[in-house]
Amino acid sequence: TQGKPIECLAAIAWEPCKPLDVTTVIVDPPQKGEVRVRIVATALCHTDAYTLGGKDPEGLFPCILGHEAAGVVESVGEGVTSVEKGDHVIPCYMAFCGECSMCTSGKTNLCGSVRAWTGRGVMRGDDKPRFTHKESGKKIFHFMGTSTFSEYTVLHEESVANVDKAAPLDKICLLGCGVTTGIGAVTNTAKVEKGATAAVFGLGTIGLACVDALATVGASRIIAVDTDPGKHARAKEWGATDVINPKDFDKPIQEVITEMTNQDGVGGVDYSFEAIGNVGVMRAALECCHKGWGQCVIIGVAAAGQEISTRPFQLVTGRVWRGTAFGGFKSREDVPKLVKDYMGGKFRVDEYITHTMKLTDINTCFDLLHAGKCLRCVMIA
Ligand code: NAD
Ligand code: AHE
Ligand code: ZN
Repeated sequence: TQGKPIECLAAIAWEPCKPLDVTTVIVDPPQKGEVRVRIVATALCHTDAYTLGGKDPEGLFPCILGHEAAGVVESVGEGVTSVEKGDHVIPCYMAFCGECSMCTSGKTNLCGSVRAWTGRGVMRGDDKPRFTHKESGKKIFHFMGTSTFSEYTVLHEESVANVDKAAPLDKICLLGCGVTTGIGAVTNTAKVEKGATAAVFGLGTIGLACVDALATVGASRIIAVDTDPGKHARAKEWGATDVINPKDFDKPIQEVITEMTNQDGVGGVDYSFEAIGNVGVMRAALECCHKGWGQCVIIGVAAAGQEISTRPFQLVTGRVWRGTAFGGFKSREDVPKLVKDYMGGKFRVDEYITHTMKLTDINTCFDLLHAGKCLRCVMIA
């Protein structure tokens, strides 16, 4: 037997730019290859705000947002072997099946198993969502294959990482997206080496995780950039060698950084990271890279219709633009290892949590994020 539908609280996004409605939903039992999870803790990432803001070309409404969380398996559907009831798990918006052409390529952490369905807000088995709004009977779409702004959610088995039960769920939820992404952008995507120079644009959770990883790797120069001076102190404390505000200069920030790093008449950093989602800053991040070898890693998610541009000469002369999703980590394989590393104190996690609240306070979390007043708000479901 696969259990019964569960009635619980969830935050429904009925339409873009409207506050979420915390209301009762019915969560269907997991079908073949699916897992139903009781969400214990879920954080708010800027990507949830981006989709709620109507900027995501894949955004579907009504939906249940949320993708940075941790919980406990409540029940599993037929054929599920990698987790069982009671296991502690981290939902992974980046699935990992280990069998598809992308998983076996050795070239990417992207997985093709369930992505088409998660993009359409439904489950693979029957092309339908597992959420129903109790009062209206309306079906509610899933988001990123995770929908963690709910006391219970249903995921594809490919999207569930089984983690150490000793780890605190209210902290390791951050490994479901933000912290993992920043660390991986530095260590997997850019593979920054000791002594390298770097610039990080945007000092929210993702940018700070880049700073933290750069300091651990032993980067010789870490130039941290944010227009909000309130974000500067933490970056400095965590190892940034220089913290700058583009508003303090009357020339483009790429020129400022190139001058700051000038050696023998040529300036620029070995690596740069854009953790904002602003296409103008993405250009600056490329153009502050060193001629001949500088690599710019795009992490930020830009709004529908936005495009990046630069003079092709920037690329002809050896600068490289690349991107990263989930920091290049293969979710179901790597997230359990990251949890162990967290337990071993290898990187910061707890320090990003500026607020802890209840799921019913979710709209306050969005307000804090928009006002730049938080890093991560963790909601205990
Ligand atoms: P955040 O809102 O906490 O941080 C963004 C920071 O950028 C803020 O400190 C803000 O002051 C700063 N900023 C804004 N405009 C700026 C400008 N013009 N110049 C300099 N600084 C500026 O967001 P976050 O949760 O850290 O997410 C950052 C970005 O990363 C978002 O676009 C998010 O969607 C994206 N993201 C991508 C991935 C991925 O896998 N690629 C994963 C997680 C998040
Ligand atoms: N759906 C959007 C793009 C959103 C996007 O780029 N998402 C990032 C993760 S952000 C996490 O906070 C990502 O890794 N995407 C890879 C994927 O497969 O979704 C659009 O533009 O359509
Ligand atoms: Zn995220």
